[in-house]
Amino acid sequence: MTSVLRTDYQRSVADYWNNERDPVNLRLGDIDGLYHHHYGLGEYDPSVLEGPAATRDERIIAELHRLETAQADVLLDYLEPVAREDRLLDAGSGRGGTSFMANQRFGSFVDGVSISESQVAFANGQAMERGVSDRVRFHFRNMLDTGLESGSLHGIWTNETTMYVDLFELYQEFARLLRHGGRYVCITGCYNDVTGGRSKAVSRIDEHYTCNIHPRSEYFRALAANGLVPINVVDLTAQTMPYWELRAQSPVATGIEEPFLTAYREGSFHYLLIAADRI
Ligand code: GPP
Ligand code: MG
Repeated sequence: MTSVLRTDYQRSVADYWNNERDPVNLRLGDIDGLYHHHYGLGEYDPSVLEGPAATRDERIIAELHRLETAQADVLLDYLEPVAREDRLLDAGSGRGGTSFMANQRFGSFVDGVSISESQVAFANGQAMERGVSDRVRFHFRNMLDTGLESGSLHGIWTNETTMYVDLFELYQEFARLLRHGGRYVCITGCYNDVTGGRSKAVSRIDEHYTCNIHPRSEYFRALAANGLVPINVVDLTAQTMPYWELRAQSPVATGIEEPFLTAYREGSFHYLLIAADRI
């Protein structure tokens, strides 16, 4: 295996995540120890914006967290069925939120990989605290070159991480790792080939996270080129907009809310789930 960080770009991404301590992620995660690095799905309860001012912030934050956890639950629905002895990979595992939810739900083994050493240390600390470190483990590895055994995995997911990598390289590695019939689930933001190239709002999102959002078409080309056959494609855009509307009015807004809302409203960007099987 070559070194984990191969390029200057990867080093700059690792740097960003090694230093990231934003309340929009930490205050939400502190609620129940599930620290997410993805967005939310579903309607929010409008009453959180009203009621006693003293508890308003806290109630909005709890509601954002509930929607983010609901998002990971939807992702895991598309991995089912998973048995206790199955092995899963969380590719770009962040602080581990989705990995812990998968282990809780299926009892299965989960390996998470991240190019951020501080995220890996944080997530392994959470695994110890939660008493699941025998089954949920995080590694400082590159998802393009995980070093895991060929054909060893029942399932892989990427929860908003594919915008950091070349999809052809990524799916070549996933095709190597998945057993025949293994499942891959992706939730991502992608730009719309129909409206044309990268819109200004999408470029602002790229700039904010140092990422490179792919066009929708690129996912299907890269999956097909690597023996990964889509079984479900779900446009989650309408279901994620309430999250952004609430987040824009929250005390933990980061400034990226307007570009997301603009991109979704103008149709230049989609929030997409793809489930595919390894053949
Ligand atoms: C970060 O989640 C997610 C990304 C960097 C991927 C970009 C996603 C797209 C759909 C384009 P986060 O929870 O760390 O972000 P934030 O700090 O804004 O909540
Ligand atoms: Mg977040």
